[in-house]
Amino acid sequence: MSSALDGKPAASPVRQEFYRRLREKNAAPLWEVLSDLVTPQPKPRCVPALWKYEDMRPLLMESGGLISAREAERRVLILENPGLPGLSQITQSLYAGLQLVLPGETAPTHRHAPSALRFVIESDAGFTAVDGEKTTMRPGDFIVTPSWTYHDHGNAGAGSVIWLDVLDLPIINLLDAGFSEHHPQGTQPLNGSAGDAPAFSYPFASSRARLDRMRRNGAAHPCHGFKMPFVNPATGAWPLPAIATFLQLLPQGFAGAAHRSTDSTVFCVVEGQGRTRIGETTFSWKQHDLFVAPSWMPVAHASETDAVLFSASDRALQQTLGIWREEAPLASA
Ligand code: 1HN
Repeated sequence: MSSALDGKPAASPVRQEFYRRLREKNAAPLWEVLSDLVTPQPKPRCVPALWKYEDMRPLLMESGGLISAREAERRVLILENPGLPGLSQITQSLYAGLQLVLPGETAPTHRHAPSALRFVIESDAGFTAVDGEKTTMRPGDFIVTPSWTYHDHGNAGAGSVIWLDVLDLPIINLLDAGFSEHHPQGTQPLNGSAGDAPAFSYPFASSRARLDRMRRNGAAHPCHGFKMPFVNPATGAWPLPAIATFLQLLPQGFAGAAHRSTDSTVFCVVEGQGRTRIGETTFSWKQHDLFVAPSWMPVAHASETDAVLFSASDRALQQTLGIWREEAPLASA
């Protein structure tokens, strides 16, 4: 027998009149909305989308002529999901953007409740400082800025420094738990000698070497190829409490089986070229392109060359809540 879980019960003048009186008392009938509130499976508003670096880089450079890092606080072009217009979100739970720091610039020290990660795209001599620890930014490095840690960025080189930012900002705002402030001294003091900060940085050289070891030592997963989760070495947990991050190698000619999971995922192409089918859409991608796969849509990766993808999703939070699901490969495939 069908119930309000399957769809709206029939309307009638008596029911409509009752609902009107409920509204006056700030109340509403659950049975009118239940089938939208509790769906048999995820119905994301987030849609598959691709940002080509060859489109985004010139726009980012154009922004560099329009506003300084200091005036902007952070000179970032938001990667906004076309299914979530005006919300500054790449998925329902994550914010993402491309940030530019020009030679000689610094972005002021601040801290905020949302946690952030940087995945470095271009950098000769970019740096970021987190809680007084200065870290050099090199292409492919993954750097975390935990909640409420002071952070600033700079560029001591001659070339542009560009990276992907991902923040759990929509989650913090969902919870109405956002705070932010500048550092009282404008720029935070650094602890001791400037070097790398292992607590906050996952250098590309070591994560890339790890993928090569996985490839030598085992078979590719039918969906994911060789996929490595980033893990905080001190705790064994995800590097950030809400955001899970990965690096994966798709060997040349890889034709991955379709899979799906409840964590909508942001991908950044680190090396190589290939194609990813997400639901009904197929994106061709190459180095530095970015794309997003919504929750529970079938995803299938294929590579033309050896390819490396960085990815970030809200899997860490979903696992904490005990709700994360994956089908890899799809049960129906
Ligand atoms: C932020 O603080 C940074 O520190 C980047 O680089 C992007 C997007 C929204 C809110 C704060 C950064 C941000 C951000």
